[in-house]
Amino acid sequence: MSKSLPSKYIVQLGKFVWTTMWRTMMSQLAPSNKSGDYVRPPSQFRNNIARDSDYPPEKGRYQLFVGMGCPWAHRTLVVRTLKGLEATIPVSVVYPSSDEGIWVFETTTEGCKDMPQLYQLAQPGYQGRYTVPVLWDSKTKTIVNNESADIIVILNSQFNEFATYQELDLYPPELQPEIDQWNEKIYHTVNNGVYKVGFAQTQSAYETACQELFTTLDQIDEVLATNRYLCGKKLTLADIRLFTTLFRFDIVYYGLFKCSRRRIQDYTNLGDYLRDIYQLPGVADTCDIESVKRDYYGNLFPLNPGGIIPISPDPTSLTALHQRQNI
Ligand SMILES: N[C@@H](CCC(=O)N[C@@H](CS)C(=O)NCC(=O)O)C(=O)O
Repeated sequence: MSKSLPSKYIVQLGKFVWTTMWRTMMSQLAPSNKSGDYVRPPSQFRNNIARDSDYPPEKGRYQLFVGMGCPWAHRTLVVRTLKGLEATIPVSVVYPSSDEGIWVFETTTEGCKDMPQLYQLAQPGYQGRYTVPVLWDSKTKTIVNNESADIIVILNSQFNEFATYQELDLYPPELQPEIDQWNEKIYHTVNNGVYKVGFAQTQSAYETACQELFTTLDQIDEVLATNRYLCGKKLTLADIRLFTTLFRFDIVYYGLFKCSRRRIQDYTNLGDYLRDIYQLPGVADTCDIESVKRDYYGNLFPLNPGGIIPISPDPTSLTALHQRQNI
């Protein structure tokens, strides 16, 4: 053995110190249950926007706080764009501060410098995560809702009087049971599923989550052979919720989260399905590959201690032609 290699005691010490630190950091990053599965904490602000309520629909009153890397925030941007609500709901983009692990503002907003301060302004003494997206009421200075699944339902239906595309209903009553069924499956195994894979703290938690993820992706790929979208010819909220995870898949989840059985581009239908939604008017403008790479590879320290941001697959593949309109 070469003398320049560290002695086995140094290697053992290094492994012990690193593994202990990794476990400590992972348990803070990703709260887990006894079997090591990642458990996402529930969102705490769950109000609705509705006429004759504390939060009636108004132009310019409500603001969306989003991080461009975040798949949950991304959902809200896609629905805002597809409904044509750009003039009604202003957006504030926040940026990750890697040392503190919080979202910070580029310029002071509502007298706050970061998301923790905004949450404390909304509810002094708030205890919980300081997540995006946030739907903020600039009139009463509070958070109306911080759950993306709720916010996209609100944007789809509660601002129609101001929307450019009023007739577009992404959650039509006749499809709601089917949409809800897809949402339930896709949330657990795909949207949150990729996090369960990436944040797994044991081999068995990793393998189980990975298996569940790809079982659902295989099933969706089959459905998409005969359906343009998950529920048929109509784009729905279920597609948008899936889209923001698929958009990040080959770029970050495949490598950083070890979701590496297969890429989306290797599937028969999922690759074109991703392109189809990406190419809908306005959607590409909500997609920011560089921020996605920076936020995941640059900020999830325990998963990427060296901080190297890899070169990603050719992004022009997203603009390539597809034939999904013929299905
Ligand atoms: N349930 C939330 C989850 C949002 C979420 O986890 N956002 C992440 C960014 S991708 C976040 O802001 N994390 C900051 C933290 O946990 O402190 C939703 O869907 O709106």
